[in-house]
Amino acid sequence: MTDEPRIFSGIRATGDKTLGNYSGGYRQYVATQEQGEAFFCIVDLHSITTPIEPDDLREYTLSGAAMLFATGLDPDRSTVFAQSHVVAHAEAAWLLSAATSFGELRRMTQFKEKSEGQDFVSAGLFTYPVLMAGDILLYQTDIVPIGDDQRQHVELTRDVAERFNQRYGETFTVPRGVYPEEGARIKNLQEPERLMSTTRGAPQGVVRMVDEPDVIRKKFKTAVTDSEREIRHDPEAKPGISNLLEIMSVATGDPVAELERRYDGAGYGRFKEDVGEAVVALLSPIQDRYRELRADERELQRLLAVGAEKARRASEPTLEAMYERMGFVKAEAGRLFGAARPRGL
Ligand code: LTN
Repeated sequence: MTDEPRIFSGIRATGDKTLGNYSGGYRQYVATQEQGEAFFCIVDLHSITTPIEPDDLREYTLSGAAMLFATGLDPDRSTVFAQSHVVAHAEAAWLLSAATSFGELRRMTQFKEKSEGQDFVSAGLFTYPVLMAGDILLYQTDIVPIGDDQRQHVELTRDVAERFNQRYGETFTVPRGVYPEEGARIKNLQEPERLMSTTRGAPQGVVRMVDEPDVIRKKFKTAVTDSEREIRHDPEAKPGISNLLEIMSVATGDPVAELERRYDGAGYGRFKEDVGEAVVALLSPIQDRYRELRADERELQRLLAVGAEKARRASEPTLEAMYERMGFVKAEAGRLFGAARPRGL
C-alpha cells in the first residue's frame, strides 16, 4: 500500500492507430503513469458490445497492447493488462447491475447515439456503463483521466458506488473523473476541419502510427495549407497551418508560439518538410519497439500476463468484499465432494 492516488484508465481496442490517437491518448497515458499508481486496461470485453470479427478483436487487443508499451508505458511502474484476463471485471459488472437502474442506463447519450439506426443492438451495448463502473470500482480508484465524452459514464459510476456503499456498507472509493485539457486535437492533413481518423476523411491526410518514414514525409509534403505565406496559429483562418504547428509542437515538445517565431518567413515548403521530419523522428523509435513486440508475441503475452496478475491481486479484495456484503455464501473448497476419487472405485 502506498499513499499515491490510484489511477484507472480504460483503453478501447480499435483499428489502426493514428497520430491523433498519440496526441490525445498514448502521450497522456505516459504522463499519467507518473502521477500515481496507474492501471491501464485494454477493455476488450467492451469491444464486443458492437459487432466485431473475432480475428479483429484479437488483432486490436495485441496491437493496442504493443502500442501502449511502445509509446512508453512501463510495465514495472504501471499495471497494463487486458480486461478479459481478469475475470473479476465480468463478475463485478453482474453484481453492480443490481445497483444500477434501467432508467439510469436508458438516459446514457452514448447508448442512444450508438444504437440509433442499427438493426442489431446488443444487450451489452445497453449495460456497457455497468462493466465500466466495475472496471473503475474494483481498484478503489481515486482518479479516472478520461475524455469529456465519457463524463456521463463516470458520473453514473459515482452514483452506483454511492448507492452500493449505502445499501451494503462502505465498499468503494467514489472516484473522480479528471478531464484533461484536450491536448492538440490533430486534424486530417487534407481536410484540416475534421479530426484525424481512420474511419472518415481522406486517407492521404491520416498519419498512421505504423506508416513508413517516406509515407509520412509524403503526407506532410502534400498537406493542405492556404494561399498566404505566413506561419501563424489561427485555426479559423488558417486551419491547415495551425494543425501543422500543433503537430510540430506534439512531436518536438516546443510550444506553438516558439515554433511561430522559429519559422517566421521560412516558407510553407520548408516548414512542411520539417514537420514531416519531426514526426518521423518521434515515431521511428516507437515503431521499432512496436515491431519488436509484434514479432515476439510471447514477450507481449508475458508482459500482459504480468499485468493481469498484478491486476488480479489488486482487485481481488474488493470483489470478495462485494460478494460477502451482498450476502453470497462463500464456496469452501473440498467440503461438499471430499477428495477426488478415481472413476469406478
Ligand atoms: N468507455 C471508455 C473506455 C473505458 C474506460 C473504462 C475508461 C472502459 N472502461 C474505465 C476509463 C475507465 C471509452 O470509450 N473511452
